[in-house]
Amino acid sequence: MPESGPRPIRLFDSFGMIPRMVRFFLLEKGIDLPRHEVDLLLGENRDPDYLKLNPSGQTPALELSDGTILGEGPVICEFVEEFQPDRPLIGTTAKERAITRMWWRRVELNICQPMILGFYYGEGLETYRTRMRCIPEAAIGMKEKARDGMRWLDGLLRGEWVAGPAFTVADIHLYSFLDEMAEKGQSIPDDCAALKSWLDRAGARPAAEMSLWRWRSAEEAPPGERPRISS
Ligand SMILES: N[C@@H](CCC(=O)N[C@@H](CS)C(=O)NCC(=O)O)C(=O)O
Repeated sequence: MPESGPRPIRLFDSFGMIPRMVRFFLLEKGIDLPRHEVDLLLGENRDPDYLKLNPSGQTPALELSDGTILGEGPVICEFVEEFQPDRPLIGTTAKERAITRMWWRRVELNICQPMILGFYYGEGLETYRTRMRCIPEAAIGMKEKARDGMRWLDGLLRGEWVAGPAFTVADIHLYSFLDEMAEKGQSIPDDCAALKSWLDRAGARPAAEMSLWRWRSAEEAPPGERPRISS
């Protein structure tokens, strides 16, 4: 049962792993929201109108019915879980929530973060060097660190899912990165059999495919017809 208080009314969305995580999370919850597709390639995320809403200049962001804008993917997931606890994805007791958050943080810090930095500093350098401080000499080390994290997790995976018997946001976060980064040259190491079969299990959930980014290019939606952020 959704709790009272401001409700989510619009998702500022784009390609990328964290936006995918939020879409995956919403789909698992059965929540369908209007979306504003932020054109990162055209720099719409650095547009003053967008920065007024979300000073980090990133996606995703969630607009609430009282005008509040929530940035940061994990925070958005936490809000949605509290807003609609049905189909729990962060646990149902204090202990389950703590265990989920522990694994969520571990996969984020040990795998996802170094993976994305390896990409920004490596293959993504030309795109990202004007947007953030890039450290090209760290690219190889970051990718290696992400592989260390995957091997570490592979050795610990016992149950069906990352945080135990229940499918949680820790699985969603990790899947969104591993699925997308495999196409960018950062696959699961061959010796990680448990992690590979986990990826197959997570990928078999309908929301895995449904959460893929389907870009509506500028050609498909000419600028005059594209909705403005304030609309
Ligand atoms: N800390 C943010 C990171 C979100 C993030 O990395 N968003 C990417 C999506 S591709 C983005 O907006 N990149 C564009 C940019 O930073 O210019 C979160 O957890 O939501």
